[in-house]
Amino acid sequence: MAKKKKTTGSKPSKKTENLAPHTEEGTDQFLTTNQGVRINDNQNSLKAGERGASLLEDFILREKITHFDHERIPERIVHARGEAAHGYFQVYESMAKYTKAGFLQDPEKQTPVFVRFSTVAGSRGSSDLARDARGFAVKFYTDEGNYDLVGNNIPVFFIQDAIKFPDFVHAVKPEPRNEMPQAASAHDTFWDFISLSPESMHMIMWVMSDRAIPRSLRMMEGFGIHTFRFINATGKSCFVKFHWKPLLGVHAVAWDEAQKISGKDSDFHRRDLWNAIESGAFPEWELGVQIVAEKDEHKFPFDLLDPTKIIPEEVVPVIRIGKMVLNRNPDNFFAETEQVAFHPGNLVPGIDFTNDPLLQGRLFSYTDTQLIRLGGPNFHEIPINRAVAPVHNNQRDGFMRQAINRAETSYEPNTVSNGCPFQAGVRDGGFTSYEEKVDARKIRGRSQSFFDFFSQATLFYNSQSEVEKTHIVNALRFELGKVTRPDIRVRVVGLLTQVEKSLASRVAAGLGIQVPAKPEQPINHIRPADANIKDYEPRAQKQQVASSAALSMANTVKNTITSRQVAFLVADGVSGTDVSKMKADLIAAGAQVQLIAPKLGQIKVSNGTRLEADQSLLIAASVLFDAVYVPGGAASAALLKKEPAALHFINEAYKHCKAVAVNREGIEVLKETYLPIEENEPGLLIDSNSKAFIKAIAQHRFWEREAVDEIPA
Ligand code: HDD
Repeated sequence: MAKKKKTTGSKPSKKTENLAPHTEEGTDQFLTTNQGVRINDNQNSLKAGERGASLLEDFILREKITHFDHERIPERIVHARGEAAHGYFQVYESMAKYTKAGFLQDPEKQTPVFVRFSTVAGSRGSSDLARDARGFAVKFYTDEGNYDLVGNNIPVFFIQDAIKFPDFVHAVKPEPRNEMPQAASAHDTFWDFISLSPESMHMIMWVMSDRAIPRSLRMMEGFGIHTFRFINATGKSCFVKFHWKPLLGVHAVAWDEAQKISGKDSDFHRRDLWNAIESGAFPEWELGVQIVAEKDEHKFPFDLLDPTKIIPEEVVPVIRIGKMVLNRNPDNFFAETEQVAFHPGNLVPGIDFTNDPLLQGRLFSYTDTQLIRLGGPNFHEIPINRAVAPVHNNQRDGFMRQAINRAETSYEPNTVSNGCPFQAGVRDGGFTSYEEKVDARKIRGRSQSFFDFFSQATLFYNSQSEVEKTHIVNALRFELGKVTRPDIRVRVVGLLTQVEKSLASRVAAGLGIQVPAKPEQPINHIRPADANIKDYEPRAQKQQVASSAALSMANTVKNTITSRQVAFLVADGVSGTDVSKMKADLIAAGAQVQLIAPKLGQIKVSNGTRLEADQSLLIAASVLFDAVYVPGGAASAALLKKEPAALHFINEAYKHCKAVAVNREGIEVLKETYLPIEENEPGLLIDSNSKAFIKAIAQHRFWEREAVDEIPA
């Protein structure tokens, strides 16, 4: 009950309108026990005298400590580290031609979504900036039931069959003897497994690329990975691959930066998502689909059921069919983000599975894992998991049951409840599975159409810009450099020769080893005990395209600075005009500005006014910003050029290829750095206007600098 009710009128606030059932406001309330008894003293336990022993009868103490003792639930075995947001999805025009899914029919309709992003390997408290794939799981609360699209930011996977998933996860997780390293694939067991699993080579190209170190969760693509089916109202089916295209483009940080961010702010992605939504810069993605007619299933030089393959966008274009906007942060991390339970098996009429063996295994795993993680079969009743569609069935009881089922029956068929709940015919929205023809022998095996391990790894590598290729080489040198067993390194380099010879030789050179003349084919490790070795040999297939522009981040959107973070380095005597003009222009273009000064508190401005510093140089780090500006003001410049932290800030931002701008006396600070103060230096703006700075920030990075500039930062 409210202590003293503050009312601002009879209408609930907008926020309250959105609240799920069971939401507790937590304001203006008396403290109570879980039984609702008001608590008089929350500071002292009940004792036999002031200095006496505590009494067992203290139900307030016991309840509080007991609940606390049980606060933790098992973290997710994979994707433990994550963050989420609410929003909505809206289709652009009806997709009735392909699917009868209700949420894909009406352009007027907004379907609520809850989206959880995650890293895969690390524990719940690990750094956001690990080199890793990112989970991209979307729960659509549709009128026909919940639909989950549980994907990643990479369109392929490491393995082709779910039976290998526990092996893969055991290999990438910290090593069993000493639980090291946390949230990192750079260790022996991971690369041992990879070196024996040639099917992983395409995915390895992606995770060694900068896709695995995104600048922001808001700036990464998402993929459903598997081929799914759409089914329309006439029962006609086609194949579909799902894509999420971020409207801010696809951008990444530098590897050196990623490692530093992990120390400076290991919540970097979580904070960025939270702050963007709080500030009204709502993250947006378009949902794209690649549609393949049923008759074209076998037209590709790879198998549509193989989750280590993409359909190049040049071969089947991505049609953008709708938009997702994330516009509300969760109210409570545990209740929503931690307890949300995704499942690729949560389907709605109009969408169905294919026989991708990785997907088929997933269909078992997700419910099974929720049973242990969330403690019983009623996790669908937790508010964040509840369908908005009505739920009626004869399932009953179990741990933590919330529903109070009033019916006199819990079986079917029945007459006692007039036969209720009834089966729904197709016209009433009843789900029916696609009637795929199946006529086969029961075998444990893999189709030979899955045995082209390298062609698409080559396609990916060849589609990268020179800078991106170098980043892949360096990532492989880093990861394999951390491997302690030389034979593992040699085996991986052997696999790389089959992707691209120059890649293998560059990696080998960095590791100080020779490219093996005859790379080992790890067939013996991937074939069943009695299988014919010939059946397991890789079979290269010529791909329809030699390179694909969509695979390179170099070709992404570079026309916006929405939500970009810009650091202004300022000290006493800074030019007020420079600060206010540049700040106003950047904010008008959608960016956010922080004033960084030698210390916190007020800064004296040249015109006699004062400004409040947002952060001190002790706290701020260049790796947490997208660009740096040093305004004019002789006194400010004189102070900053004597501040090693300010000089380091600029050197480091430049090393990480970010836009740097200075005006007037700001150049004096630059002269003390390692930056080349030359005209036409890309992304270095001396006495330019804000328009040029905005254009430079929108470029995201000037990667070409890496090749020429040696900045010791
Ligand atoms: Fe998985 C979680 C994505 C293969 C078993 N997976 C999980 C999450 C994502 C994915 C995004 C986190 C969901 C959340 O935010 O709560 N998983 C994928 C993708 C895969 C994939 C894109 C391949 C294409 N997964 C996969 C296989 C298996 C699992 C083959 C098991 C056979 N995945 C799980 C799991 C998790 C999970 C153990 C851990 C926590 C959870 O389910 O809820 O069941």
